[in-house]
Amino acid sequence: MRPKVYHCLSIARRFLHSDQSLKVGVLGVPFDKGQAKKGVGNGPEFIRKKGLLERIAEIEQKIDVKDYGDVSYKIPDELQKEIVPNMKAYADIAACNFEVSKMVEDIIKTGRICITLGGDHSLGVGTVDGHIKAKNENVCVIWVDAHADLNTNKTSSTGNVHGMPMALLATELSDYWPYLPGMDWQKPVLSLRDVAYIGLRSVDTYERLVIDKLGINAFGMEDIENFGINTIVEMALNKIDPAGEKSIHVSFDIDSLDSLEAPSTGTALRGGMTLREGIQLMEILYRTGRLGALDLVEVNPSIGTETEVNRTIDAAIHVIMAALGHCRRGIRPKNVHTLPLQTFPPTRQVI
Ligand SMILES: [Mn+2]
Repeated sequence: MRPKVYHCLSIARRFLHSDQSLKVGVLGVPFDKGQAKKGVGNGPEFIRKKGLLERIAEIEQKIDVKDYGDVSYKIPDELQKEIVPNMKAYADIAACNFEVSKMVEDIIKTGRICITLGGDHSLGVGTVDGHIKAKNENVCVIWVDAHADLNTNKTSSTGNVHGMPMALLATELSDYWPYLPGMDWQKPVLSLRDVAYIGLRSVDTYERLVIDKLGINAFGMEDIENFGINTIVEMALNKIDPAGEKSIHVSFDIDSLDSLEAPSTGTALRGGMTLREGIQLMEILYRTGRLGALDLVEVNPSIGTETEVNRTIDAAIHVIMAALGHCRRGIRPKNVHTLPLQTFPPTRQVI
């Protein structure tokens, strides 16, 4: 199939010359029990403090943004004592993701793009599930990550559930799980044919086996190197959404970026994407007009120096801005045709 070309300006024009504004909902999930390091639960607070909502408001096109605050959850009594082998903090995972799924479903049903701030990547179970419910399963997923997060409790070497969300969501792997109490709300209805990975560079043995066996669309760093990020995103979309009619879910693990770009994360790894590639990827997906949800996960403000934490959060905000249409080349003012030249700029100022 011929790769689709998306025109930044045509999309920008659509919003500039209409009263239709992009509607966005921001949801925090201060959850850290899907992995062992403390601090990742403070991601939403730090990202907001660094001015995410203000930065979204600065985007050239009109955006109606609503902050839904943070998800809270309570473990139901019947779940308190439930243990699943090699799934750490199981009851918390089940209870939190239940609330996340409900919130994401509600936000998307109000016509908003749901931006979920993590928290660790175990929350991807809830966000993708909520998106699928809101859109009657017409969803494809782009998992931007250094890791495949495709372990089951039988293959994981750590028992950390942030390495398992894709396996929990996938129809093809549902037979490989034991019965999961308190997770009945989550039916694994997502086919791995509707999933594409971008940015892989640390894949476990069993994950590699599953990827090869099922022929999952997995674009690793060497593919980005060979083809460039533009072509990779087009290849991914042509595979998982050839008709161009699905709602796109992007689950963006900040460790997909090189550890020089985003050092403050639990499993930082060299040899990853540049921030420029992350931004370019999101800009292309924005231009499809079909982005339904974005998770931005695994920012851990307790790791690294203050400079490193700031650099990581700044990278996260750049990725989100690109997803919402911030255009690096700038956009002409709306009334450019009527504006008398002598009044532009009105006064001399240093920008
Ligand atoms: Mn991940």
